[in-house]
Amino acid sequence: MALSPLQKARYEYSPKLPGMLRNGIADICVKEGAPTQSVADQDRIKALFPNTYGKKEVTFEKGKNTAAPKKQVVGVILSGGQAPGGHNVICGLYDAVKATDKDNVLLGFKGGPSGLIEDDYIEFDDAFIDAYRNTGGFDIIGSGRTKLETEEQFEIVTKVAEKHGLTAIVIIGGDDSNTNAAVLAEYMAAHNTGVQVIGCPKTIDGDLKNEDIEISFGFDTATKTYSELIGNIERDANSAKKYWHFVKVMGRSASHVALECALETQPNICLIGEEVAAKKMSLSQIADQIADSVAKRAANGDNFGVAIIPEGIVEFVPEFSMLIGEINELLAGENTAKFNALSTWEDKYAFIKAGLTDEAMSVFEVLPQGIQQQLFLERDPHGNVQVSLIESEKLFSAMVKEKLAKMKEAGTYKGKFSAQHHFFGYEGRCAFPSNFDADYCYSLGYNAFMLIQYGYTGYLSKVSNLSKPAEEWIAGGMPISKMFNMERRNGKDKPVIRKALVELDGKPFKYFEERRAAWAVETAYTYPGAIQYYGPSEVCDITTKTLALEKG
Ligand code: FBP
Repeated sequence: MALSPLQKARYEYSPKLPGMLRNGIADICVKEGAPTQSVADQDRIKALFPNTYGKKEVTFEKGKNTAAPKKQVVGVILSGGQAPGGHNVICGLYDAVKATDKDNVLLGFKGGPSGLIEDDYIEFDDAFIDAYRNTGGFDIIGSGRTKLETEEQFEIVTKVAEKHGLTAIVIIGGDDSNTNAAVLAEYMAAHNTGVQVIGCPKTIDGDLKNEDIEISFGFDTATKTYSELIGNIERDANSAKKYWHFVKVMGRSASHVALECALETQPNICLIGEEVAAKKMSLSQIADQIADSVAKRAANGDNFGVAIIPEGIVEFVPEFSMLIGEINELLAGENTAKFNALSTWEDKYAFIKAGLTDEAMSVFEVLPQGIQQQLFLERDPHGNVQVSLIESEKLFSAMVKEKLAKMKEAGTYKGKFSAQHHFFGYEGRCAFPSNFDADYCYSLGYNAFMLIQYGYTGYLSKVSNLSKPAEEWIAGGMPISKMFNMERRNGKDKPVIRKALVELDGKPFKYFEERRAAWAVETAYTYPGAIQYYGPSEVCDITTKTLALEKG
């Protein structure tokens, strides 16, 4: 494989561990804190997790390692969407596994959770691991979205574990994967398999965080990558002075990515889904807000701008959710075939009009035709509209264009409006991890092995105090069940990790809220530039503005 100069250089990078993990495995001792309780629904969750509920929080410290010696055979999987730093979690885990005893084994199960079920694996060695140090991507073993959640699957995993003599499984994933990690840990404990299960918090979406987990890995690098691109677009907009750029950024549901990019780049507009839901905003009100900025800037002679649109926005618009619900009903069963048999859009439109309530139809009618058609084309295997595929950046720019045309007629707008559209998502998920993600991920992996060595199961590898230099980071673990509450999923009550949405009374949103009226009119852009891997620490090692604001 041909190597770029940066890839070669990154192989040599030594990720920084928290101070307490730096003296070597023999000098890491454990300190147990207080027993934990789940964040809600304690009695129900305790009953569901009799073997793993209520365990103590754990911190590692410098001191004599008292773990009972034992040969370790650890399996690891990557689960869900790619996030920069995943390779380093595996590298940190491998280094700790081998530093303890070179006869210990680390197996990587390929293609996500399905690799564990299909027993598709490789055994890591030094040469293999060295080719992935400090690199982006999940290609070391691949990832997948199969959910590991049924008894049948757990039985198969138990057999696979027995075959290899696995002592532990590390699951690197988001809220769903770590929820399932806790359920698997409980199963393994209840069946006396001796297999421990440890999770690591991953997702670029940033929605796996709580009082214990300060940030999920990958969020730092992905938002830095998008912010670089948005900053470049801002500078282009400010140079050419002729386009409004509508930039959709990833984040399946929560708007953390959009908010962080806005804090980094100070665009004219950034929509926040959680605010839209809280204020019950309509599509038309959102378009009004953007059109108002366009008109005010045009009055100053600035016929250009940048608007950030979070990927998950439309699901937060109450009237849009109602419309989607009705479309899903309308096309249930045989109706899909009937609808598909209609040959012209006019016939299809008449079918839709006859099937939707007046309320839903009034929302449908304000959508540009391209989006109307998209709602009926892009369906998932259950026949439901795939909301994530809706081109919301085009939806809002088309709606703004219509509003501006009306404002022109009314004499309240005299500018020119020409839009460009972008979607930044996959571009950020496999970037070379920033120094922060390289260090954090390596620490998460190394630390996961310390939890294994000290016999813990059903824990999430936890590294905190992350707004400080790595030397001051704190390594430990938290029972996953502490993060659980009961939620209704597919018609059933399930214990799950609560998804972290943007908090409207949190410091990052407040900071944005105080400044956005000025940013909407002025050209207050900031240009973060590319991620820097080498140079002064204040340029290369800083993490997100979100974390800095949250930690004060
Ligand atoms: P995870 O939650 O699995 O980390 O994935 C997040 C994400 O990148 C979202 O931002 C995006 O909506 C989705 O994955 C895209 O998924 P896919 O890779 O399957 O297209």
